[in-house]
Amino acid sequence: MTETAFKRIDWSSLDAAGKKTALARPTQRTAGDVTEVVRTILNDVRERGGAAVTEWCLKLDKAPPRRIAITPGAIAEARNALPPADTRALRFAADNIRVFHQATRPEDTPYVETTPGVRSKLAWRPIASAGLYIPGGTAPLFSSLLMLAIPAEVAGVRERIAVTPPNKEGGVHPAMILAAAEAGLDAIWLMGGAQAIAALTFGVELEDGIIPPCDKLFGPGNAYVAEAKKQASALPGGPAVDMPAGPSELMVIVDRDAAPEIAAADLLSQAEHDADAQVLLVSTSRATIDYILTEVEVQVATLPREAIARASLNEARAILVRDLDAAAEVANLYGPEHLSIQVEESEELVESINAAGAVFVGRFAAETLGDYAAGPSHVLPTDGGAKTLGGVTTASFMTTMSVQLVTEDGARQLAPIAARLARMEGLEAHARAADLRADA
Ligand code: HSO
Ligand code: ZN
Repeated sequence: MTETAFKRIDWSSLDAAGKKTALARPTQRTAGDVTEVVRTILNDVRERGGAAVTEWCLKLDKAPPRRIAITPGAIAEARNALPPADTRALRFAADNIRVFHQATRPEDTPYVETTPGVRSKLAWRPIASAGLYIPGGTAPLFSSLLMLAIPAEVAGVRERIAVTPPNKEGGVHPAMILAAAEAGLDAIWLMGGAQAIAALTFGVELEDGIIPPCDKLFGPGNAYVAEAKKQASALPGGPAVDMPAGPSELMVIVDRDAAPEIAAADLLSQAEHDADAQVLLVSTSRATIDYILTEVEVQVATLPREAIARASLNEARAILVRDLDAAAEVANLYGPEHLSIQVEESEELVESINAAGAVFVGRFAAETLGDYAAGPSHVLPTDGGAKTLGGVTTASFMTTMSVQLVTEDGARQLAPIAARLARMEGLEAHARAADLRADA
């Protein structure tokens, strides 16, 4: 067997504390004072508005913020820059994402009568404005634009402001333009980092136009973007945020029948994202772990992003478990962003899983398919967030309000109850407002 970077763990030999340590995420390799830098940028943009955004963009990205209008001309130009099959693939993915989010758009509940004449329901409404952060970094993730902007569109969000860092030439990949067109956006803004989050938070006037303050901020990003979202949401009256979305994570559960080349390819598909990406292999069979780790070594050597993948593999883990119940325990304790199940009865095991952003069932359900085109959004909680939070859905761009209808008869019954409870709380004005309905 070849040497691999995976840390091997024998789950059944661990006590509760050992299990926790075995599944701990490594501390992020971030440049020192992220918190302070972000605070400085947010304060500066709050005080000086667009001028500050432009200065920070020039300083950090060497390009001023730019609004790229998604005009028929821009779309044609982008299309010409790409092979027709690329354009068709984007359309295919966008259609699937739209169909999935339309089908899962929440509907108002029926009215529920709790007391005769007292009926209530939950009504869903879109939020008014959403800021969508699309990471640039080492790869232009136009797929993330589809995964955010389409659910927002389906929800009915009126104002969708997409921002993405400029590439090294100060421009944008043509696929980003086409993705924006597929999602029905009229523009994308070229600006990134904490300064882009600040612009979406406070609203600013820039040379190319006005960015309104957004009600909720979405999307993954680097440590600065994540910290900026966190600080922005803590401001009085600040925007809501979707979730903590850090480096990608994939846990693959296999049994002795798994195909090593497939499991290895899946692990590498997430390892190539980021040096901080987390990949974990969980198996009931030591021999299968050995095969897969050998296969990982073979495959990683031929990857264009080998260095990034290898850095990620340095923190990878291979966990031997006694049975599939223990595998489910590992998954639920870790709460992976993505969980791939490649065992004999994969669908059955899903019943035991309750903490994962997305579950990929069986060997044909490659995580890559979900990353691009299956339909559900790939914007998912990392860092154990899946224990309490789902990924982005149409509902993430909406909110509920209860609607309460009361007839005269209903009031006659319910008002005395409410009045009594109000007086028990010492709230006489409440009680009188109820009394007036009881004997109206
Ligand atoms: N796996 C990433 C999403 C992505 N993959 C974008 C490729 N492009 C986080 O869920
Ligand atoms: Zn991915």
